[in-house]
This record gives sequence, structure tokens and C-alpha cells, in this order.
Amino acid sequence: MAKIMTKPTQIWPDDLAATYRAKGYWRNVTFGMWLDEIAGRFGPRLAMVAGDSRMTYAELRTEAQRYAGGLLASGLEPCDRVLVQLPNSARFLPVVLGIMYAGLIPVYALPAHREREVVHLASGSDARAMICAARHEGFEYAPLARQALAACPALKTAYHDGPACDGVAALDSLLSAPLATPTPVDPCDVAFLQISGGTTGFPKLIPRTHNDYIYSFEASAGICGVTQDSVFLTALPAAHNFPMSSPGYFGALSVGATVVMSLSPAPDACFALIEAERVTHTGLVPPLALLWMQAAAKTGHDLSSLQVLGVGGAKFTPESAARVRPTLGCTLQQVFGMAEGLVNYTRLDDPDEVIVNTQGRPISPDDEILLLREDGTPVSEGEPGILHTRGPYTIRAYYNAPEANRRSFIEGGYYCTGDIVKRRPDGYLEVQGRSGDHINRAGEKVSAEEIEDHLLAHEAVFDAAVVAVPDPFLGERSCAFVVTEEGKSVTPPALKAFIRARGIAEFKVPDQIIFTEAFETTAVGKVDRKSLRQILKDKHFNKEPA
Ligand code: J2J
Repeated sequence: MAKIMTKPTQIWPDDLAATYRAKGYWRNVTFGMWLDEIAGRFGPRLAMVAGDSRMTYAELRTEAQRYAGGLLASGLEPCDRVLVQLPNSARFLPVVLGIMYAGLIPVYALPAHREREVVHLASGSDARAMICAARHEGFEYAPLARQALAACPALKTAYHDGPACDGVAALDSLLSAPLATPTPVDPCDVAFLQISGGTTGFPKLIPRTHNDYIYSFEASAGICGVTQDSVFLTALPAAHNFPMSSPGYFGALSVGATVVMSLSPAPDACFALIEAERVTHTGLVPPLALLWMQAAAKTGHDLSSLQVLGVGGAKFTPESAARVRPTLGCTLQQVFGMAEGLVNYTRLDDPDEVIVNTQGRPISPDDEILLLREDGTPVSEGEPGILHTRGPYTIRAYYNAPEANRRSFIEGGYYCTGDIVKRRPDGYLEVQGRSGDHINRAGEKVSAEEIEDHLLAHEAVFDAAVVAVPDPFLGERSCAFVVTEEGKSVTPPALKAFIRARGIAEFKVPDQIIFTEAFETTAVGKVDRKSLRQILKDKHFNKEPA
């Protein structure tokens, strides 16, 4: 029986949608139209530098139009999903823009994802095609593409950035006659599916619309001071929401700036690009910002072009924040955002105290913020609470996930971020922690539950609980507490190897494994997972040694 494919949607209530339109947030422009707009306005200017490739806006559009033509000629139809797993190469922008120009929907996978995640994302989105690298950081993607083709019946074709080989087509074979105009789609329709940093099981799919997303990065470009003369460096993996839109390469392209793609976020690679291309703006997660600050003290590269460093994805401590200007010579902009929508920025002209101590305030005057206690009642002024939000670019539902939607959205359509936040009298937010159980490992969110499930699949594992532990380099690392089956044993390296072999991204493999006799129970029986994780964490990491 043919599987019923549900077209992704994202719907705001009529009254709010009318407000967002009336206030000019939603311009009624699709990504295809937007590409035509920027190519029309900035045609001969340099749009992208990636490795040896340098493309003007006009060339970027033509290249995207050629992919669009090829994708439609291959039999894909508007709204079909195309899984994209590309590093920050010269292919990334023309491919994703081409997909959207054709009216197709990209689904963003990270280059670090392996069989489990790729199969989950492809099958969860009913992707009909997949586009990946040939090789990145020593990993060959063709075998992964073959695994996905075998596991996902809807997935018909995989293309990689290399010559055709054994069931995987060459990406170049898609470069055909350019599609002259964008496939007409509704700007309220879903433009792409982004992955959530989820707290439960596998990542959920986040449907973002043309209208809401274009608003978020165009407004961000203004807030981040990106202009036609700016040069934006994409240092973080391009599939992440942060480098995509806060202000990201899309924000930079929206104002005619140049985007530089770096295959690695490491200081040596990026510093050389900053010097060579006179980079003015970039964004980093805190552990990388620390690494850059350390490296800057010793570098021979000229970093003087750098004007703004955005830091977000995880909490940046005030101590580290205060060191940005002295070490890198640029303005720090703290960014507290999420792929589901809401993004907060400190403003470039804010006093140092605000830039150092807060995670900013929302992009939009119509971003609504609710801080609630665990019991759902609003906090009193200045008291920390769980951040709930709705607004012109925050989703109202995940794709095809009724359970998660019941948990993550409350009455009025507010999204429950799970972040514990304090709002200062000046409206700026300070992130204090979170209520959800995930590990924020250098900005990559790892679900405790997902890793526990992998551990439980080992025949020697009776029970497992994964917790986040503060780490001086990563911000947080993962620690798995494991109870073995009676009479069975396994070593930490063997357990790590087992998890790796299940085909998951390396950043999800537990950093630390502690074997323990049995898990805590209370007088009334087993405690819930959340409390258990907290008990284990307190016992092993938070208590002063006796
Ligand atoms: C503390 N926690 C933060 C910050 C995100 C811009 C920037 C980041 C993301 C991102 C993004 C934080 N301090 N400054 O999409 O557009 C944690 C929170 C949040 C979660 C979202 C963007 N900035 N976080 O990190 O979807 O817990 O998006 O809810 O990956 O990261 O993760 P993600």
C-alpha cells in the first residue's frame, strides 16, 4: 500500500497572521522569489567564497536554477522533500537554494549524522531524494546513502558530490537547463524542515515557512549590523539554524554582503580566511569562542577586519564574554536562539554590562514571552521561569509529531522552550538553566533518552541513565550511568564501540561511562527518569566529597 504523504504545514491563527502581515513582518516572498530579488539587486557583487570557488549573486542564482531544473527533470514534484547532508562547501548554497527554487523542501541533516539519524530524517520526512558530500573529514558518504536508500522506501535517488558509483548518482548530473522562474508556492507554505535539538528520543522536524524565516534573517541582518560591505564567515556547520539565520549566510545575502564558507570552525582555518577575505561577522558556540580567544593571542594572522562575533547555542559565561573584545578586538553579540524560532540578541550599541551579562532580547516587538513556573503559573517579576514564546517566526507545531506537540505547545500556541530564564526590568533575558533532559555538548543538543535507548540495546546493560555534566571545554559533556545485567559485564570502550557501531553521530557517544550497582528507588518504588538523572548527578558530581 502506498504510504500517504502529508505535506508539511505551519499555521498561525488568522488574527495573528493578519497582524504579522499588517506590520510588514511577512513580506509574502518565497525563497525562490527572494533569490531572484537578491540576484536582481546585487547581481555582479561577490556572493560566496568557498574553497577555490567565488560566485557573484548572478552566478549563484544561475547555479541554483540549474540544480532546480535538474531536480524537476528527475521527476521530483513541488513539495517533495530532499534530504541535504552537505558540509560548508561550495555546493551547499547553490544546492539548497536550487531545491527551494524548484518548490521542493530541503531537510537539513548534519555532516556528523550517521545511518540512524539519516534514516530517521529521511523516513520521517518522506524524503524522495538525498544529496550528500562524497567525503568530509575522512568519512565516505556513498555507503551511508546506500543504507538510507535500502531503509527508506520513499527515497528513490541519492546524489553525492563525486562520480556516480554503485547506486549513488553524481550531483553534477543534476546540473541541467536552468529553471527560468521559481516554482510558484505559497509564502505561507513550509520552505524547509530543520531538526530540533530535542530532549526526547530522535530529533523532531521543524517546519519553517518562507514568510516567517525570511523575516527572521532579514530582521537579524539589521540587528547584527550586516550591510553590503560586510563579509560573513560560516564557521559552524551550515545546516544549523544559527549560522543559517542569526544573522547567518541568509541574513548576509539579504543585504548584498559576501558569505565565506569554512569547512572547519578551527582557528587555523578560520583565521586564514578572516585575513584573506577581510571577514567582518561570524558566529560561534562558546567552546569555539574560547578556543579562538586562546589562539588569537598567538596568531600571526591579521584579524583586525572582524567587527562582530555572535556567540550562542549554549551559555557564554560573563567571564568569557568580557574577554572577547580584549582578545579578538571586536564587539560581542550574545545570541540566544532556537531552530523552533525565537532569537534574542544583545544589541551592538548596548552597554558592556548588558552584552556581558545577558543573552539579549527578542528580534521582534511581537515576540511574546511567558515565564512560567513548573505548575504553569506565571512567575513574579524578576523570578526565573520556564520560557514559553510565540510570535511571527516561532513554530506552532512540529511536523507529524502529535505527542511532542502536546508536550511542547501550551494553550495560546506558546512553544515551551524548556529553558529557565530570568527577565530583567530592561527586558533582557538571562538564561539560567533548563528543565529538559538533554546535554548541550558544545552547542550540539544530545537527548539523554536517545542515548539511553542505545545503551539499553546492549545485552549486558540492564539499565542506563545519561546526564549532563559541566565540562570546562565543552560546556557540558555526557555521562552515562550503567547498571549491568547480573553475571554480565562490559567495559566502557566496548560499550562506546557498540554505540558507535549502531550508526549515530560521534557527538552522541557518551563522553564518560560510570558503572553503578543499582539505581535509586524511593519508598514508593521507582523514581521517574528525570528525578533519577538528577539524583545520580547530585550523588556523583554535585556533592562535596565526604
Ligand atoms: C544559553 N543557551 C542557549 C545561549 C541557545 C541562534 C543561536 C543559537 C541557536 C541554537 C539558534 C543559547 N545561552 N546564548 O537556533 O538561531 C540553547 C537553549 C535553546 C537551545 C536551542 C539560533 N542559545 N541555547 O542553539 O535549536 O537551550 O538553536 O533552547 O540548536 O539552545 O538549540 P538550537
